[in-house]
Amino acid sequence: MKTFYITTPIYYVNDSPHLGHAYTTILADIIARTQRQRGIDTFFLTGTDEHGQKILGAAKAKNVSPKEFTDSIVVSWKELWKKLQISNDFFIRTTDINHERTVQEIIKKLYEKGDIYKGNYSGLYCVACETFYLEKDLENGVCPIHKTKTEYVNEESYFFKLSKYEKQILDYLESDKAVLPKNRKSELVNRVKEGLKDISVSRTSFNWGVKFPFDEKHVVYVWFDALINYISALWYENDLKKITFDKFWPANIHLVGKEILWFHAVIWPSILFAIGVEPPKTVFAHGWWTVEGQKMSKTIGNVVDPNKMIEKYGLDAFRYFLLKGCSFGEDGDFSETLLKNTLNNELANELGNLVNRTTTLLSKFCDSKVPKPTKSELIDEALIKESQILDQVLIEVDLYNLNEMHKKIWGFVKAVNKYISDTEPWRLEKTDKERLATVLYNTIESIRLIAILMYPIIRLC
Ligand code: ME8
Repeated sequence: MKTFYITTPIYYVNDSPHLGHAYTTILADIIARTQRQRGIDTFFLTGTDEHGQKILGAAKAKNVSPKEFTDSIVVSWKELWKKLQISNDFFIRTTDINHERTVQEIIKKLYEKGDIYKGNYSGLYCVACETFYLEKDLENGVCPIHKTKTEYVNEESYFFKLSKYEKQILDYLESDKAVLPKNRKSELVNRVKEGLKDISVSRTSFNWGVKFPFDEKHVVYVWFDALINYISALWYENDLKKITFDKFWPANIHLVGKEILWFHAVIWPSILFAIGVEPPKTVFAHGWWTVEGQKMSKTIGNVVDPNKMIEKYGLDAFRYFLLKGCSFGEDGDFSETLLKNTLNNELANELGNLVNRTTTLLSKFCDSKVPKPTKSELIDEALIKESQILDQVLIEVDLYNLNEMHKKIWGFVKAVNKYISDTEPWRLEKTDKERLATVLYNTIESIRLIAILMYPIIRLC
């Protein structure tokens, strides 16, 4: 594997980023940094989804044009990614001219091929998730995700022939790593087997979107527009000239939240099949964070602002907790108490103390220089054996087992702490200087390895 392409969803900029957005982006960053660290040419993409009714509504509420609105909000997103030390190679906005052009090109191609045709859409629509719903998919008459009322839409619309790609999608979903975690696959497969219906891909009741290339009364449906970002980012002809589509496509992983898996693992690959492009290798759907047992919501007032968390507890603690505090792929529950305890118990007591104890001993007994080791004893050999986790850590990352990755690193941190407690280097100064040198050498070498392994997660400067 010579290249690696990872993406996050492009987020709606109707509001500021919160814990959930930070989670996906930090976890993608950890994967991207690990791949780069091992020498793989990596492209990490994130960005913002700026069209559609939801953004238009938010702009109207502020009495500004949607473009002015997104231009002002996108700043807080970019600033947060900087503060969180997100190492994205490009930040795409769906209002970028090159992106819009790519969307139009694809629409045209599909129309010419007969995969897009004109019709009329009437049905239900949830503005919060910008999704069309069937009556049977609602829960107690409201959107199952946002618990809000849907609106009835009846308008002329262009349709994409999703139904044509049913067989190809089923084959794709059955392939080994297409959808991860594996337990998310069967629900998708069953839904596809119920039959894929063609989907509406244009709207006429508002005009905040990419203009249909041959029918300007229509704007492209926001999801159709948004999904194309994953390839339009590579097709850019401006300052990203060196980044070619051929080099990075197909994406190794689209990391997304579980609520948008359908769009990424069914609709997006169908669009790609229709334009003759390979589908992504993996769509990984992670779970949702709740906050102290409740869904994050403005009404409840429990939306977690990542800026506040890093001001209060530091970037290391926040990034580390997001990795460690939730099983990757499943739901997790956030609380400041848990974050604080993790910071104190693991980062401060276990790792911090280890580094602190070792550097104090080193400065006291070795003039702050790394001593030369001499003869190894059994206990040293055992530690060296434990240190051979590096390869296993990378295997876990390749399988997107990020919690196993963490467990392996942390198992080693604990092993080094035990090594110090068992060898008691502070007693050796008077009795056995050679042994002291060996023990301190092994400890500092272990810390070096831990620092390398932890680099994608914390202490990035
Ligand atoms: O859906 N827990 O954008 P969006 C974990 N624009 N992750 C969460 C979360 C939570 N509570 N809340 C949000 C969109 N996320 C579309 C995507 S992609 C072509 C278009 C994260 O702003 C998670 O990654 O609603 C989720 O999928 C994403 O934010 C939704 O962001």
